[in-house]
Amino acid sequence: MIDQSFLSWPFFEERHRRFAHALGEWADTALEEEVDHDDVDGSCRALVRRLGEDGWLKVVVPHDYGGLTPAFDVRLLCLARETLAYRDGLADFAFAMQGLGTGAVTLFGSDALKGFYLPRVARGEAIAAFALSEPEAGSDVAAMATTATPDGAGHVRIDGVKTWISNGGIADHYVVFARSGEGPGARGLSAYMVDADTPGLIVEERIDTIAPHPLATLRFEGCRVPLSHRIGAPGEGFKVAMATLDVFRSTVGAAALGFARRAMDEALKHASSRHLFGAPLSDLQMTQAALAEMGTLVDTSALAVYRAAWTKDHGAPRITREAALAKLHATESAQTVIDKAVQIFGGAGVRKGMKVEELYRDIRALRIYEGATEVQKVVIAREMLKLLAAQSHPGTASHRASA
Ligand code: COS
Repeated sequence: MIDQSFLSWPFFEERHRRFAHALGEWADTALEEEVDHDDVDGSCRALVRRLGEDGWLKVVVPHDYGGLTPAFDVRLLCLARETLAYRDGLADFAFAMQGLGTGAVTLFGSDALKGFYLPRVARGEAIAAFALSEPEAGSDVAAMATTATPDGAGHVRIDGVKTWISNGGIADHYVVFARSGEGPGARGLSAYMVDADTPGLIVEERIDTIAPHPLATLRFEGCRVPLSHRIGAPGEGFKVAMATLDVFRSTVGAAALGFARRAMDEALKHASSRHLFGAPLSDLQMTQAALAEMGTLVDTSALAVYRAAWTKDHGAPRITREAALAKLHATESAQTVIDKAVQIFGGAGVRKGMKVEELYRDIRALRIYEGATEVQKVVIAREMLKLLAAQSHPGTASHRASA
């Protein structure tokens, strides 16, 4: 039985507890019917449809466009990801991408874009994706080379390559970031909503990984997009991307937390039922030490994740440091927790088909995507230094939101 005592922490309201319990109950039966790890495209399509039909995707869009709450409730997003990841990585992925793939529209889109795209995503009728990374611009977003060039009245032409694009190949639309030239580096990017069937958008290569999910490299060749599909002001694309990541980075921590909690539960059950040297494995102090370290990492990750979510939900305009810290700590901790769980299982832990073996593969990408651990360290240190500078020179603007 999963320990949900964290739900009584002051970060949560009754509606959060009800949501987490109801989603857990739903997932216990629904996911088995929809997930087939040998058919990730089919499973993701089925999962999005079912999540939408049964109302769970209402938390990824605002109330006015078919959602549950007036604006993002980051605690609900995190609880959803933790709950789904505890049961299945692909289910978490399908849910998360609907949010990340439309987050920029929710935060910065015109009423027309919101009205057209968000309700379909919330109903599970359209699959969303976020196209930021490039072969030469992953962590260094400002080095992006894809261009958006004016092309006749009211259009831009997008040219370039995007890679590591989740849902690439099955998405109905992509939020695409490109260099529009208003200024150098981070100051000259814009974001656009691009429909998957737009001529010039080519799915160049599907990418297989250790924990397979729909993933692709996209090529844009003279892909004409109406200016009405720009998300946010011209040249503000970097801020659109960073603000979207501010919301979704803590949810990556929540997914890692779900994986870690599941690994810990599997290890606990195994350690108390497996006997060696005439006693349960859990009688050995070395096993107890491992379990204690796992429990500590799981709880501190939960504190970091839900602190970030609570801070955003309580009106902080930016949670750059809190979100980076939550993602960094929860993903790195989950890797450690899952590795310890595999060790407790011994040989059985690396056997294909074992849950801990699946988790061992599932966790790895989370330390890389949506800002690698090293990027999170840069972000956290910069925010700390900005705060110090603002305190040393009062009157200088600090970007950091106070909790
Ligand atoms: N919210 C809003 N605006 C933000 C922001 C945020 N979270 N973070 C930065 N900005 C703004 C800054 O305020 C700055 O604006 P001004 O020029 O008006 O001051 C502008 O954006 C540029 O910021 P910065 O100078 O920090 O840009 P850098 O190129 O140095 O950013 C990092 C470097 C590493 C922080 C950034 O590129 C990053 O987060 N990279 C990781 C990206 C990522 O997650 N990739 C994975 C792809 S998604 S799967």
